[in-house]
Amino acid sequence: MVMTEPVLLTETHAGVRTLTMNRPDKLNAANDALLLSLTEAMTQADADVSVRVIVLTGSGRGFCAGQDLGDVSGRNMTFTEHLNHTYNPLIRAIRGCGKPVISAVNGVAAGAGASLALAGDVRLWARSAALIEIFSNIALIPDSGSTWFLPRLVGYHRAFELMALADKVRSDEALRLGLCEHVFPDETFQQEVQAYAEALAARPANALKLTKQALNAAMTSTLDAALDLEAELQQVAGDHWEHQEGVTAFKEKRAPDFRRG
Ligand code: T3D
Repeated sequence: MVMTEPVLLTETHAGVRTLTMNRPDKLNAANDALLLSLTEAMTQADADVSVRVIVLTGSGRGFCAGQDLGDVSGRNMTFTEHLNHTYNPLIRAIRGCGKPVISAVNGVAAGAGASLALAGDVRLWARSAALIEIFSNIALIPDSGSTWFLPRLVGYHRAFELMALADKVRSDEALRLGLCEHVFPDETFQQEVQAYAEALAARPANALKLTKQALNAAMTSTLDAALDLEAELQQVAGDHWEHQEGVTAFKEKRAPDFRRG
């Protein structure tokens, strides 16, 4: 009997759920099985109280090379149907998740893989990682959120150039452009990501969930609307035990314990 490797690996340690795209021979190019399992895994992790932070990464030398181009011919869906069935629910699951999602970009992120690299709340890159808005090489347009994420990070003109020329953005430039928060050596990347994720997992989960909600709403709202939402969500945060714990810990001159709830 031939055993097939799962397209997605799932592991949980110290409140950190790591989802690893696992098609290393194709630089984790995404087929439907991978995309649908990722969306389901993201939703499950969101609902699981033992999970405080989610890490999305790839196995082998790639992060994700975008749509598996070997999987397209013979597909009985239009592009629009396919995006609405696979990539768009995944991007919505990441951005709508109540927990921090870290895009841990271990290698090349191309096409929709670049969108996944940008979609996380935190983007950690290995030194050898690179991002390519590669869609125009095959005369497609950037999708899976790239047209939304990238201009907000680098401005319209730089985004257009990166998309039109499909230039490779290496980690030093990505850091300079604000496409990632930190770059770690390849050799210690996994450990650095886990340490970062555990530090995030020790932060107040309810407050981070509300912060994510407010920030996501603010990306498309007015200052007036943002002020209103802040006032509303601050009440929710202030009524939560975490707030009491933070204030008590400050007064008692000790570190707060936000993991006890
Ligand atoms: O369908 C829809 O609903 C629309 C949605 C579209 C979303 C998209 O993502 S469109 C963009 C699709 N992705 C690409 O066009 C990227 C294609 N890949 C590349 O251009 C290169 O592989 C990279 C620049 C990403 C990396 O280059 P390199 O030299 O480091 O690696 P390589 O040798 O090209 O790739 C290694 C293997 O992975 C190779 O297989 P082989 O020859 O060793 O058997 C290659 O064919 C395979 N691979 C890489 N990317 C894909 C892929 N196989 C299928 N699909 C891929 N996207």
